[in-house]
Amino acid sequence: MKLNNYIGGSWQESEEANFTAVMNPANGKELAQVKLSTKEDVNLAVKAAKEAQKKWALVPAPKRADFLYEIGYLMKKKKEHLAQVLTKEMGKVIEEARGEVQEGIDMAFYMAGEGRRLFGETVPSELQDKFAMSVRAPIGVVGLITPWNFPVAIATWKSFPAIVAGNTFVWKPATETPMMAYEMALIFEEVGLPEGVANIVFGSGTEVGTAMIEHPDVRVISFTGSTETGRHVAETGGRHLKKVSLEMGGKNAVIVLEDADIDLAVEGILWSAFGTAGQRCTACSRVIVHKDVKKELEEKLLTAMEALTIGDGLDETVKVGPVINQKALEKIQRYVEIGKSEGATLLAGGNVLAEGEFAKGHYYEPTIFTDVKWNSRIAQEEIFGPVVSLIEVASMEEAIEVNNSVVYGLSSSIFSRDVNKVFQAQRDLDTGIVYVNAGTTGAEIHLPFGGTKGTGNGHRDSGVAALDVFTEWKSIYIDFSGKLQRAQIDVD
Ligand code: UN1
Repeated sequence: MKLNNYIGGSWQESEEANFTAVMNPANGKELAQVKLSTKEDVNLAVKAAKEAQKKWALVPAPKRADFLYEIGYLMKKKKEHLAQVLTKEMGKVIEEARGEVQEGIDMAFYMAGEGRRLFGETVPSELQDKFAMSVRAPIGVVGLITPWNFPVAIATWKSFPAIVAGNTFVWKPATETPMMAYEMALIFEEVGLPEGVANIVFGSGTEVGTAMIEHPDVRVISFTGSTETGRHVAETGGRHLKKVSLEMGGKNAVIVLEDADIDLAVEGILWSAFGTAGQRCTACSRVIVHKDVKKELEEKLLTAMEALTIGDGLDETVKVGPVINQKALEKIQRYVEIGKSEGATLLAGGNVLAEGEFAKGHYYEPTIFTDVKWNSRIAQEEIFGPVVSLIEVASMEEAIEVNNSVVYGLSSSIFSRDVNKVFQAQRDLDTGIVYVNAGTTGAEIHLPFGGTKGTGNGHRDSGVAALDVFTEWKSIYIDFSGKLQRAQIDVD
């Protein structure tokens, strides 16, 4: 199977182009070949998107939303198929893949509802016989750059608000997960989304991503990925005065206080640390535990970990799938070595799994370090794998300080039964998302998704907040007095 670009409502033919293999991380089998596009392909896509946008912006928003309803229904119908493709291509276990597709369906219906809202403001004018209001105006062609760890959900967080607001888009999915983008293109085609509203260009960040950011007709770039790449996107976008929305790394912590329900905390930690093999921006990679319950927590975590079955995510009984590729595996192993050399105690795991059924895939054992110093590298840097560091503290205040000590600020969680402490913590935790008595993952699409400090640059995905990325505010004054009225001057 050869995946070609989807531009202006048709599939490009490009036999002589460069293609690269898409592999199943669970068994190393080739799933497809994907095109490595060039700047010329991006130019074609932007041209198609620009032409389509003029008409699309004039389609009433509730009608634009009708397409999103259709997309949502079709995704629902194809849910199992999409989940199967997702697991094969990305590796997450099938239950989680179904959850991710559901997140996309939710986003479709939620944003479709926005087609009948897109609220602006009407305010009184300071002058007589004058009307004042603000409306959300579409921006034009927007560029979407999405990661491999949530190949459908994150794409819907960006593309659905973009189109309901009257923009058209050019989407570069991650080279590791182009099949989900291909599946979405089929859905766009089947519901009859007008040509050029959705365009997909496969290829590398260096070639395709850069061409999108530098293209004068792409007015917004919405990016999710690594902090290193995000910095480059912001720098390049900044030079071109683009609106750039960035969603980057995390070093999320679960705080366990002395009065917590420890069994519940154990469940929350395992789910958010080892689900998706730790490859979520929101994954728990630190546990900040009160000294009085540290021993109990360690023991219970160790026991509970025994039930974590590792393997191919298509097997319904498997809880932890593979990591995305060999490079990821090597990075995780490097960090485990760093942890050991920093003097942390390896409580469980710490190995690549390469024997027998694991030989052809990329598997890493769920790993826990304890007695980790808050400022050591494994407690500060994003690993993006199934590795978690336990850090001991003596009070909630210290826990919050440790939580806030990292450069990132995406998600945090606190387990406690003390309502006063919970309210104090939700105020003082410097992250874009805070959970109480739940792990660090599980954001719902109708609230803003994003983080503080090194995680982002002040924008948010999903929720109504996403509309701020994909619209310009336009303030409109209508004077029906029939005479010149000067604001701030003719007011007495
Ligand atoms: C991500 O990790 O990049 O909150 C997205 C969650 C999911 C989305 C994660 N709903 O974990």
